[in-house]
Amino acid sequence: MILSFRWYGHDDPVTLEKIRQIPVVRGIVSALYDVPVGDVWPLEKIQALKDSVEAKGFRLSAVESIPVHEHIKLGLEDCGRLTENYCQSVRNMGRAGIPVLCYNFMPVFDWTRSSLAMELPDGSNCLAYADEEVLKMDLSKGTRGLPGWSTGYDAGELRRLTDAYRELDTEGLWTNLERFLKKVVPAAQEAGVKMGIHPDDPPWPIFGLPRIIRDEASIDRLLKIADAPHNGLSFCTGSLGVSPDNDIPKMVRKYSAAGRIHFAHIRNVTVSGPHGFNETAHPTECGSLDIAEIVRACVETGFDGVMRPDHGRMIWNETGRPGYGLYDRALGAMYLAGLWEAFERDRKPEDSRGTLSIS
Ligand code: DNO
Repeated sequence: MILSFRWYGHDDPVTLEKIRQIPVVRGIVSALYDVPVGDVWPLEKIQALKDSVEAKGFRLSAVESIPVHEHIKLGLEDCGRLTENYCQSVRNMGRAGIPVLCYNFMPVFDWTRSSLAMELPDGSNCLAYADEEVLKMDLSKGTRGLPGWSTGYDAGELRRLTDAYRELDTEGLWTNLERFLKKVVPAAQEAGVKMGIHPDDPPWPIFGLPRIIRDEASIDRLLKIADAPHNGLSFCTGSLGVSPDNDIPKMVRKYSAAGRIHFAHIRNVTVSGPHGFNETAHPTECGSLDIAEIVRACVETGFDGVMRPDHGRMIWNETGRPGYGLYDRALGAMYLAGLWEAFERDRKPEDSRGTLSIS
């Protein structure tokens, strides 16, 4: 297992120097933020990113993410060319020796929340979601200014996209995902890059748009599209874990044992009702998910991919990118490393120092 931390590049106030002082974190997860969506990621730029990470003593353990162009998800005319560009980016990642790629297939927007700073009883704040508030959001002016959207759309663009997705519907989106994977997985296999799809966050349709990677049945379907190790998962406990029907430790055990989890995002959440939740600190006792059982499942199935603490709260007056401050994610990393060491020692008591298989 390579314990990793997400870094948003040279503009990130959470610098590599700071991350380096968190014990046991060996990997950095990052991306190129200046390549327009749909263009090929140039090898030199990937290599330069890798060099700057390695210069601080880390490995670039995963790319999170190469965004999938909306025209690919919608299956529009130019999706063939855009998919070929995507394949080329994956080949370039492989040439640079980066082993894991996280991506998602969510229409229009990535993760969505109704609040980016809900106050918790201890004075910290966190990201939260309440369906009734999300459904009240006014999309008629586009997405700019709304919480959680990574891409800003003006009103006209947003209207065109949402109309097209509503017409496409769930099965249409599956067809387009299948077409995409049939091209990209062979390229990834050849390049030595393991693809890991990120589940929809939250895992239910929003604004009448299809969201398809939500539970065990949909993950089984996804994995069968290309039944190969390079078609795998970025298993996000917090995204899937807000649906009480998803038994997260059981799912981790199943997909990790099958060698299909390449990247684990570990986050705890408190489920507050149907389609309602807030994020919490990582420990089991802080939320609805049994994080210890999840890590035990990883250890016992020999998980050897990339793991990172996911969203943290804002604590100790830190301000910054919602979910991606330093302090609470660092606490999360230490908690994960502690669990890992303990479970590993249980498994191999003969190894008295418990040589952490964190590489
Ligand atoms: C949220 C992240 C997601 C993730 C993408 C992967 O904090 O987990 O934005 O990076 O969905 O493509």
